[in-house]
Amino acid sequence: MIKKGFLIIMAALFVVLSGCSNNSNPGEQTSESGGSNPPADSASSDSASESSGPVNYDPLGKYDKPVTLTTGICVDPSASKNLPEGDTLDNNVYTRAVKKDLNIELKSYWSVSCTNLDQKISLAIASNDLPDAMVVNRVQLREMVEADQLADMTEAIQYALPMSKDAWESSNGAAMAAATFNGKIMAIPSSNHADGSLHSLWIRKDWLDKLGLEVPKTLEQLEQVARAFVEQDPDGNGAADTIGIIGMDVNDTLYPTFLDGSDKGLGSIFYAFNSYPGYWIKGPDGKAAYGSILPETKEALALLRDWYAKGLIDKQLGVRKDANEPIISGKAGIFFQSLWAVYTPLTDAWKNDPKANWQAYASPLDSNGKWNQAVNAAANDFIVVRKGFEHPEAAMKALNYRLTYGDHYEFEYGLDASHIPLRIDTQQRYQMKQIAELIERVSIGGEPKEILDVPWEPALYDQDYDYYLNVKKQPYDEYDIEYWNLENMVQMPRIYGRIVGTRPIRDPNRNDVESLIYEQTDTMTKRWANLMKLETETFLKIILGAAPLDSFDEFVENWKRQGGDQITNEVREIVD
Ligand SMILES: [Ca+2]
Repeated sequence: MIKKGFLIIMAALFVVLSGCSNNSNPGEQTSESGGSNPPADSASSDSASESSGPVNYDPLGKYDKPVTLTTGICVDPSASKNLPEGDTLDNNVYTRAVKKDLNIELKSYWSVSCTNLDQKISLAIASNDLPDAMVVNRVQLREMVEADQLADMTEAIQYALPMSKDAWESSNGAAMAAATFNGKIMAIPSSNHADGSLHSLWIRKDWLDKLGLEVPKTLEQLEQVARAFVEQDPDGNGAADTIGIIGMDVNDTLYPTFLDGSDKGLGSIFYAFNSYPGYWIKGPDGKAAYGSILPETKEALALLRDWYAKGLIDKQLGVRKDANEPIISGKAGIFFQSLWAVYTPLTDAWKNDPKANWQAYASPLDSNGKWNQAVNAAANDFIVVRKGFEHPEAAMKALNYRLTYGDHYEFEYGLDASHIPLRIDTQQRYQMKQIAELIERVSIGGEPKEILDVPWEPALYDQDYDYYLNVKKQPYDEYDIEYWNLENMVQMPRIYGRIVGTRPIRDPNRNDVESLIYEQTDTMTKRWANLMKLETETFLKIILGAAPLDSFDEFVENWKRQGGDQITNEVREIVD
């Protein structure tokens, strides 16, 4: 569910972006105008990588002689039908540009629909019949390293764009570490930002103000506020019809896991106990352990059970059809979600009530004052090159080209993204935090607009600051809803997310907790679905009061016996 929402947001973002990003000047354009200059100013450094002098690691350097790079790729078959007549997966506006600018001939070794990709990659690995390059996940990467199927990418990485190198460093090396085996870099890792995976406290500040309450920071304060939201008629209609805390609906999960995100849920309550259900963390003995079976998780469940019994949490927890509905209709005061809440549900909530003062905070804190959050992996996807391929750096250059010009071909030429091979992201790990700080340095600090001109987010300079001036009322350092212009509900949520949505992300108490692994072990592939079902059902029953709190202990024993212990050993083999 979260992935789907995220894709929709990204699609919307790119549509907006496409109208204003003029910073690319790729090959097809110049060839149309009859020009002979390649876009990358590589005329003087064309052959650097093949000369005998010191190597110039030009990210977009053109080969003297053609290099053929075959890829395994998943495509959207319906999108292939939209190609201009005569164009194919191997011969289209993008592949021609790459040939012209880099002298790389991109050819598909195989292509499958994206639903069949994992299976196809597994077959390719098992039969050792591999394309020159493809994108794999962590499990597949490990398998290929163990089978000695991969080219050493340590030198090829030198050709990365400065933007990508910065992105990898932004996770303190975690992204590159995920691609490194015995000191050798065996893949080009993605870099994914953590900021969008944090579950902030979103709260009706107008309700707080009306009832004379402060923003809750501790679990005790959160309980008091939730109780007031339920009992003191914050919406002023004279009826006892408001919900304190919204949790998850029937399509969502109670918390994110090392395999999947959650949209809302109540993960942040667990984290305030230093409990990380669904994540693999260091246990009390320093060894890898599964967070869901540790005593802190039982403590958190006890509190949630108590709050549910007191009517502070949505009565329809886990069975409600759509958790957004009470938020949109103005009947709920608290939920936990990422900054993307500004799109769904808050855009509709504001259309319904432009005075609904939804604000985001880093809360609740643990007993040490830390705002703990379980975050996503620094790297999820990896470009691998088969052992024996003569030009591993060609895969790096192809990625560089995609990162530099891919959007241009998608939006100016309508080429479906799936037709561009070797797609991974290299985002700054704390990208949203940096964006917010840059915008405020200009708007509040008075620094020149030019500091917004960063290569990893062109929209910031080209578009977002103009949006900001359209939607933010003065004074710029006041963030309540009355200081926002809600006339343009495309621009306003985007900027509200970047400023108010990132307030928790910038909080000094923020403490990111990563899972020790973000992949399935062998036994997990057989047992995990059942174990997860056991966990989900047990925890929900405990919270709803349908099972005693001590059924947690029985769950732990069952979990261990039904494959959990074996899985824990497998995880320890990987990470300890
Ligand atoms: Ca009411």
